[in-house]
Amino acid sequence: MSLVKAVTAAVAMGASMAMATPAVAAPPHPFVFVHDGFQPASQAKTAGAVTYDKSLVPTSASVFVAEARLGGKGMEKYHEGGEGHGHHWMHKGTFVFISVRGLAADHHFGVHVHTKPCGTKPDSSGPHYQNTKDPKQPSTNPKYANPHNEVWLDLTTKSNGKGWAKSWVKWNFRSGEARSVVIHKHATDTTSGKAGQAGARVACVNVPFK
Ligand SMILES: [Cu+2]
Repeated sequence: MSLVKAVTAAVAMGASMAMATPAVAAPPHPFVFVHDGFQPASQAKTAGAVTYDKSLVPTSASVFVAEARLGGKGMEKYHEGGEGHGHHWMHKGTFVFISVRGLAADHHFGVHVHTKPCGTKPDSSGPHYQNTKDPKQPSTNPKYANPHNEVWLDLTTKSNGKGWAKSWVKWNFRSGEARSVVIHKHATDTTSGKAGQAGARVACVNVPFK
């Protein structure tokens, strides 16, 4: 419970910090926020987010992604004065949150953090980010392709096209190696030989994870 409260506080604090500081604030800054609309894939060079399938992710849709690094520099403020056992949330970890609006209704999307920025082609965003890299690529081994070694943010939209998901992992991204969030057509598979697969890439969001 204290972890959830700490994360909520961290995200709330980050939101106020984002308003008070320029987007290019120098590290260590434990928060990253992206809020974008989806543009046609042909605009990928300048777009924050692109769609490859307008029937599932129309250009009127929008996305919000937040990353909060816990246990790193900049979090000292939370090491005192908290309730309960503070050591729970002093461990190193990363919290990622996504919310979407305007997507196809009542649809389950597979969503993951990928290694490369979005491009004009769906495959531009590269493979999934893995904390421990599978020596065999593409990785479909559940030992590596799982929501503890990767960041999975599968979500199901409501009838109004809104949805959200969150992920908590016990590690931090390697700098510069996690660059996007990809939205896939189907739910993420967990079976051996297909683990991590979620069908076609229907949209992509550039996120400069730290
Ligand atoms: Cu993916």
